[in-house]
Amino acid sequence: MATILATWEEPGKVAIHAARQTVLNGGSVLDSLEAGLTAAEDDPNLVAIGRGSLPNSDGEIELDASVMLGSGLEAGAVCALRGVLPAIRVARWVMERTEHVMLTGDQARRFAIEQGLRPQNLMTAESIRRYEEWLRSPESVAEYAHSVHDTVTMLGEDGGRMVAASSTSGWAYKKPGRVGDSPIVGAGIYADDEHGAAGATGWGEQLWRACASFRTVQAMGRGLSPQEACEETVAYMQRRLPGSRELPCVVLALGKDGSFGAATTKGEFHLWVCRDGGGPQVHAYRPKGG
Ligand code: SD4
Repeated sequence: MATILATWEEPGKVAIHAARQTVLNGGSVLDSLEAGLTAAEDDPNLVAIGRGSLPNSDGEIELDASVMLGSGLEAGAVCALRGVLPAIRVARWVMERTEHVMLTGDQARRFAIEQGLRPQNLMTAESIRRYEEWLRSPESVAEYAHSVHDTVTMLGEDGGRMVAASSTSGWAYKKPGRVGDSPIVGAGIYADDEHGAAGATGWGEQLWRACASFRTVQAMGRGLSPQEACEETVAYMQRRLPGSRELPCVVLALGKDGSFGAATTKGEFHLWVCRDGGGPQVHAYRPKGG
């Protein structure tokens, strides 16, 4: 039976419940992760994913999303996608309906509309209000912008078949066109049925430079447990990328047998876990020695 993981307490709760419902309805792990991320993207109260998220410095929401299957290393992704939801479905369509791995920006949007999605304004009254507040006083809300973690990265496993997926609007007030780790195969997600799956969330530039998800899956390939593999990746980042200690850089991993783990460079991280369609449980992780 299936094991499903979802990141961060509030957005992860939305995602894990929707994913669980899909499992209970007999959906595949891929369908469950798509349902979970779609629910989180649709929730206007989550400010770093989908509708109602905080925009870039031009006041435009740009979405990043990705999905990967461990069975054949198939992958699909979109980045800097504007004005269509759900980004995770567009990423899945890139994987299933094109010969490519990633589509970007306006061309990703054109593809999404061609495939049947409706263009729409993703800003809410609240996201406009917060953006205007930031314009008036960029310094005062910068710290807040970096403390919000509503990116949802999900891992799933069913009988040793691994799936990884992620969706985010990235950092609030980012430079237009900025892309983080979340849509990058190997950085934000990785899945390989030979070893397991891993994902990342937090400071995308650091996680990308460390190829955090690929690194963690390779560590499981050397025989480390998911928890040991996550700790090894975080220790590597703390050593090689000292900046990664300043903001949370989180990795999570799922083994082929449903075992799981996570580690963070900073702060407390919450991971939702749903096993075999049972009630989701939340687990807390803190930096080692912190
Ligand atoms: C990014 N990794 O775009 C994302 C942000 C994130 O919780 O995960 N926030 O850098």
